[in-house]
Amino acid sequence: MTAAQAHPRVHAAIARLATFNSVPDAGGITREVYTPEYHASLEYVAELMRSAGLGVRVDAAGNIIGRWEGTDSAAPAVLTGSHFDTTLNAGAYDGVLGVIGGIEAVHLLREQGLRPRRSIEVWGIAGEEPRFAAGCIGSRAMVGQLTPEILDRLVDRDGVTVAQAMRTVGLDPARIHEATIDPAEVHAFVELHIEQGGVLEASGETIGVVTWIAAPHELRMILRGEANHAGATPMNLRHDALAGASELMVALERLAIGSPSGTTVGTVGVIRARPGAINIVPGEVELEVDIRDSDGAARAAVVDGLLAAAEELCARRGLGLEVEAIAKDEPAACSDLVIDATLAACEDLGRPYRRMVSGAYHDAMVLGREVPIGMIFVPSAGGISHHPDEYTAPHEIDAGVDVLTGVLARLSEATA
Ligand code: HGY
Ligand code: MN
Ligand code: MN
Repeated sequence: MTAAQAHPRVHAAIARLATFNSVPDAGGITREVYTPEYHASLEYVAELMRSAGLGVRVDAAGNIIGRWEGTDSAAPAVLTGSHFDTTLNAGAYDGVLGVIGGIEAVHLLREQGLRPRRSIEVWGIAGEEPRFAAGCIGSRAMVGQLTPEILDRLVDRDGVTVAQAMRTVGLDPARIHEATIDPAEVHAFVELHIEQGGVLEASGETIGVVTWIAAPHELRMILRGEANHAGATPMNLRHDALAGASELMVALERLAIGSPSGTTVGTVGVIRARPGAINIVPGEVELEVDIRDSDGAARAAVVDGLLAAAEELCARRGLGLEVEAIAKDEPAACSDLVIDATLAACEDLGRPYRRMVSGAYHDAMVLGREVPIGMIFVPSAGGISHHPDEYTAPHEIDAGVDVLTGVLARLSEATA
């Protein structure tokens, strides 16, 4: 394999994708799945895939797939890719690098005169970010986890269901089962992604070889008290749902910090207080809670601790409590098949690497239930992600693309 060389197509495509943005003046990028901006960006990704000689299709979930037929088209295929939807006011690299990098790897293999024995598919997976609170819509469809009933139940912050959003871009939620893949037709899935943390930058390695992917247990917790006059209601007569929620959030932080694994994280990223006027004691508060770990038992202990704390404080404060499940995924182990191919590619390229756990979840986490998976990380400057300042240097992107190309060459048994 040649040493890492600049890949101008990649950097141009990342910059162009960043322009598909629902909030161009907010400083960051918002391109949520099934929105007009996302749909326009999907057309651009299709164009990029076709320019790499890939046969393009879009499945019933809105996943876009570019396929390079191998010499043995009946052999289980090698899948790569990621997502190109974003969360709110986010950066330009999260997910995008895996889709663009996969397309570039196909260009590079072709330019090296190689042809895969196993077909290679580059996937742009729909809805990895949690517009509908549960993320990984496209990959959950791939593993057969979604039904039309679930698509009617999951809603975004404006109350729009997945099904309604799908219909706005011409997708039929009743056909979601058609997006299910046959694991027997998949040799492996490998995802190039930014680290979204600061481990690689601090350690000085360019490449992260992911061994485990931490998984979220996400809950919607609704505390119901009594809305009342902010001026005329004495403190001892209040059932203030937001004061209760504040106590609950501090309990979550204490439980996560105190978790014996040392890797549990807990976040309340969404809070809705109702009615929401300055002069009304909040009667109802809705929290969306995200608790993660690569250690399932440690995560479960924090979730149980939080539910117990919620029961106790609600009883003490005279609040009602309702808890809804949003998503509960299992930590995913990366397969030696992909890890070994990645180590070999790094050795070939003389790239320093480190094995590491992913604190972020990814489509690979979901697909790992059904097929062998692996992930290749490149550094995130300052460990920043899900933020306008998310950044990975061009030479680090090039290194990640070169390693991905080496991995795909190995897994697809490409030959001249
Ligand atoms: O939240 C996550 O871990 C992913 O970036 N959506
Ligand atoms: Mn993300
Ligand atoms: Mn991502």
